[in-house]
Amino acid sequence: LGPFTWDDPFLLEDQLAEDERMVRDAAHAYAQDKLLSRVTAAFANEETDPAIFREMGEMGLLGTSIPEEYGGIGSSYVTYGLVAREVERVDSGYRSMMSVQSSLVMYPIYAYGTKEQRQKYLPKLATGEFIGCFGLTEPDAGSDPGSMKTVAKKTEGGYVLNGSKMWISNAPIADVFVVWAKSEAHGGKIKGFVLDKGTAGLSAPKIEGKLSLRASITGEIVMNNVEVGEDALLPNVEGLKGPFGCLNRARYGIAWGSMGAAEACWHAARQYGLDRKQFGRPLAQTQLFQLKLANMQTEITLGLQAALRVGRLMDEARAAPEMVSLIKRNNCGKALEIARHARDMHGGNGISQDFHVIRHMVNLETVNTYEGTHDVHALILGRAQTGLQAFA
Ligand code: TGC
Ligand code: FAD
Repeated sequence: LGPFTWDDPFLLEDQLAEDERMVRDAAHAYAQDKLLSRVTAAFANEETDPAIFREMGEMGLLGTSIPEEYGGIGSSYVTYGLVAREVERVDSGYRSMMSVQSSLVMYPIYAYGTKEQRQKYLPKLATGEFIGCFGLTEPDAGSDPGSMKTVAKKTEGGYVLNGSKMWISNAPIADVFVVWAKSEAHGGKIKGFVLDKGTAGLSAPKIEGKLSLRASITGEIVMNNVEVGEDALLPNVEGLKGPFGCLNRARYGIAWGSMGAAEACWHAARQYGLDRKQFGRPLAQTQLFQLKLANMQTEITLGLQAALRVGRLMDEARAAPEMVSLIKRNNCGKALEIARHARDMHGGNGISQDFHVIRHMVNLETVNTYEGTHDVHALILGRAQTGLQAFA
């Protein structure tokens, strides 16, 4: 038998290709050098620095799986997951900014758009010159996006859109809006549209007062008779499988990202336990503390291995959406539990911004909710094994 590496028990490192490790190392260095130093203030002041998109673009971290001709690096889905893990090791909000841009804006334009749309948007989204957002959720349609009210009516040269979207990451600073609407010209089926900032009738007010994900700006999208040409329509998909095709990728990235946040909490709790003495010995020398560390190590090791397996299957085009539901649900739930324990293990210091764990904890409340809540993914898995849908 070989040696045991406490922070990489199943030797995940050995299972990565050289090019995957290189991008991961670049993402790690960027996140630790450039993001960690500003996150505490950004979270405290609820401020999002748009320059982060350009920095990520420069590092090649946006749209990693998009081919090089459109500004991506044409890398594996495993690479994308590794980047999400490194960015979320610092903050779920920063990972959110990155994954919306990559999976929810660049991917649909690449997969469902025309050559002209790809050329117009993708290179600038890849460099971070353009910031993108994805509007699916509405005030009265969250877990049930099929009940959306936003409509697109046909005009002579295009469409006019009316409706509003709620809880949209990046929206107030976005240049490019991928919006989903029921299109009358397509029998009321859901179609995707790409809207440009500044179009008459389009606005994106900021949602104030979030106590979670405060480093990532969130807004509404209000569409009041927004007139667009035919060239705004994403022609190559219709129905809910359009937005869900994007969500499969973003949810997969979240499965990796949430493990990055969990690892940050686990490592912080371990170090704190080694440094802090009570009753004449390090906290880490108590049975209860070690039990919690062992639980964290176990769940993170299993969660990362599962994410890697699904990533490899995605790269072979063999992954099913239910696999993604399984890892999104499990990894987010486990990460949230780990962050709550890490917060407790830091005692009073655990509530201070200086120790980072409470920020991860409150962020993970959002991560457990968006892209399909923990319970909605349970219902997806329940349906897949019983054949009975229990949503409605
Ligand atoms: P259902 O009848 O299940 O399906 C309708 C059509 O969609 C297809 N489909 C999928 N296609 C590809 N991938 C998937 N994962 C798919 N899931 C469903 C399905 O095959 C069908 O196609 P067709 O051709 O037969 O019409 O639809 P339903 O209305 O019963 O949906 C139920 C449910 C719960 C599964 C679904 O609505 C759901 O997943 N709800 C959660 C909503 C959600 O995830 N919203 C995310 C908003 S975006 C966001 O949160 C971004 S945060 C990003 C960040 O900041 O990081
Ligand atoms: P609801 O659907 O009202 O759910 C409330 C509760 O009811 C949950 O516990 C849920 O699990 C439960 N529930 C719902 N249906 C059932 C059922 N059938 N059976 C049992 N329980 C059920 N959306 C976007 O489109 N784009 C974005 O960029 C985006 N970014 C976001 C950023 C943040 C910070 C947040 C908080 C949300 C974001 N969202 C975004 C929206 C997010 O996807 C939704 O909040 C999420 O899908 C849940 O919808 P809801 O908030 O309407 O909750």
